[in-house]
Amino acid sequence: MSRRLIAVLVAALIGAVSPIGVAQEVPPEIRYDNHKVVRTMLRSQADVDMMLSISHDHWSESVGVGEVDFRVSPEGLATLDASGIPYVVLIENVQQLIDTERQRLLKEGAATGPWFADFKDYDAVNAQLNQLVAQRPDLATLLTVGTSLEGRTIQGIRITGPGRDKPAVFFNGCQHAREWIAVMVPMYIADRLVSDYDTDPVIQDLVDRVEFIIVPIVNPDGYVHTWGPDRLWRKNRRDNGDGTFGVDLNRNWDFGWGGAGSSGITNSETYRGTAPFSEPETQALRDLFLANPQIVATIDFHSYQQLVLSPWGYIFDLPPDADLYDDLGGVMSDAIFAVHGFSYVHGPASIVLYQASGISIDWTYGDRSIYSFTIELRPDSGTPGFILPPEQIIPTAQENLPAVLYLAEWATQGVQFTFPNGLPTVVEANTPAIVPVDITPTTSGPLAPASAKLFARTGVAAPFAEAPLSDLGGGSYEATLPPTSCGSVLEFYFEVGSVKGILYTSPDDAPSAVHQTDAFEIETAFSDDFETDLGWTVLNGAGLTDGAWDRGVPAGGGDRGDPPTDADGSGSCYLTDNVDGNSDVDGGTTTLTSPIMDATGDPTLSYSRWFHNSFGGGAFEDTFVVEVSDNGGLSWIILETVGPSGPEVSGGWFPMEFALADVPGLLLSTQFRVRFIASDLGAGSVVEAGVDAVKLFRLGCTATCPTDVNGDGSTNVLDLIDMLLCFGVPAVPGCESQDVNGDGSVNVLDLIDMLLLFGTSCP
Ligand code: 0X9
Ligand code: ZN
Repeated sequence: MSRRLIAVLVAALIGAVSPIGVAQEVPPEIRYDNHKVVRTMLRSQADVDMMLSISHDHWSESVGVGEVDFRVSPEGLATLDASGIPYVVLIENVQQLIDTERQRLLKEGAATGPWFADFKDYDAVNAQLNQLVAQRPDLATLLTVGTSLEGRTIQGIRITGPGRDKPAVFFNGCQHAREWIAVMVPMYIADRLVSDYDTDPVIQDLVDRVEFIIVPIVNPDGYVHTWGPDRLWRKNRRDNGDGTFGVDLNRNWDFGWGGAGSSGITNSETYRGTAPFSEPETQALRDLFLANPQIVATIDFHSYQQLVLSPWGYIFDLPPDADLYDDLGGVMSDAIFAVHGFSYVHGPASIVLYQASGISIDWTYGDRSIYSFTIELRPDSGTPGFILPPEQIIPTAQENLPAVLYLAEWATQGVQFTFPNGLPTVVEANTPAIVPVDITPTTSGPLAPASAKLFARTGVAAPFAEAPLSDLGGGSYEATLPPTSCGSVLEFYFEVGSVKGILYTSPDDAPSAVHQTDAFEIETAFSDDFETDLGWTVLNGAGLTDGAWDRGVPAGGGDRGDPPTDADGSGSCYLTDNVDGNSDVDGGTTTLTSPIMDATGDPTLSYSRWFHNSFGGGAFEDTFVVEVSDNGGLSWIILETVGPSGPEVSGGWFPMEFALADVPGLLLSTQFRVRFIASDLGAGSVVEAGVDAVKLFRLGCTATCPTDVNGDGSTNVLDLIDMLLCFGVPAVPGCESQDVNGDGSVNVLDLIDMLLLFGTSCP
């Protein structure tokens, strides 16, 4: 480790000399001997109040009734014991963790080994930024963001390929000093962007197109303080003039400043300061955003608890872009999960975590219209909290990289097309199909709504026919896919122009790439939007105390993990205990079983499901199971199991589709049933489930005219051209319908079929 650190530690231990030579007294070392981190079970508001009087350092993010982790001093522990509040000890002796970490960092080798093998102090971080610039001066330049209260440089790095006037993304760490992993993750991102530029085409493309601005330590004074006298320091080092130090930088921003979840008391860990932007560190960041209006997205890294948080923090209301944030956050948390299987829950900060006012992402989003996230990194709990083992630095950084790259890619694409109902893979033959399309400008500037169009065709030779999208206002549109003959493939894409006249499409590279859907006659064997009772039954397991399946219009408002609305827009769905407030499954199993359906033929089962088990203690312990039966319910086969951890366990309606012929062991019988099983087993937790839009249907074409491959009503020269273009290439998308005899390739047999019927019209 650096001689600087040794000096700081020695200075701290003797409690005398200043670490950086500025006229600042080093406070004596703060020790946490025999302080424990305990997980308390707070049963009432009185318990919450009691606990807050015992300790003001809660280590789990949200404080309320339920399980909350606190650091408690030995005296605090005595009070806790006397209070009768149940608890378990997570960390026996906080100081021991700190000492072990210090001894490790003092060892020669911590500083000389691979850079990401262990945590790095302020000087080592700045040296590494310089090193990255030296490595690739063509890509990276240093950026001095400002100066901290104690006179330290807030150092950043700008990374981008050749060219200018690009959209930018901004990532920072360490508003909170003790959250060391939040320094290493932005450093790792910078390192990958620079070091992998030549070898990773995805990174090269992005770095060429986007400017990355990365500031790993926005609170240098606090950070240095945690490497010196107080490992658990959180705020900056403002002398509040009353014997207390520090302003919480993440309560000092001017959007909702002064509101709930911030404190006016100077020694509070969430002290907001005397005024918005009262601190030089937040001023410097504000000025950076003002000077760089090309910034379109940002992530503020913190630790810990593994969360992907979006605005708002200061109020419980949902922001204007709530749906967008939900989609984005979902993709980011899935991208994180895909790397090492670690779950990061996503959602609005105030709802998932707690209300906090004056936070950076509320200002960057609310004041600057920048897509903004807070990511809380590893670990997921108070063991070991802020003192993460160094072996976790690289995996934590690795899993966050794809989420970061995704956000950068998404936010800088110009225009975002999103499809609230998804894009259909099958449409009803000969019937127009409505597709909702949301179009959001990101870097394009304002759009010209009248320029939003659908282009569609059947067959690969026909020109695309264009039709305007109907403008519903607020960036929402509807496309009407044209009627398509049974068995044909419809190819389509969307286009919109900015007021500057630049055209954007979905897919990006249309028309060489297109969206596709098959047209079939859809024979519905069963369809239930749960507006009426079609004969479902609810059976509860022994021990279930609350949360049985209920049918109705969701009453809870979605604030406790329950669905705020149904999935298909009809109004009602099935959900676990449809009441406002505490409505989750408790203590057992509740099973919702369908009436008997006819599943003969080759049917598809579809439904939308909702599952949430990521709140509370005992989170990620329970599953949502869907089973099917071919004998009226005598025996069951598991169709899918959602959870206990992984994606799709933090709410959200997910439309599912299963071809029943592909379900191992299931006979396609007239005695088909499906059932949905939600349970809360083991430790108590918040389990919410929902089901909607259950359908069983078969696809086919009764009156077919297979040689009219483009579906224009007759077998003519256009069909012939289509077929010749597809000759011999059955797998090419768009060529499926040219295989008129269905033998798997477009060949001379298909041509003969066509010539025999040439010139005839189709009904
Ligand atoms: O409280 C904070 O500033 C952040 N959590 S931390 O434990 N790292 O300090 C969370 C900020 C996110 N916003 C809200 N929860 N409202
Ligand atoms: Zn933090």
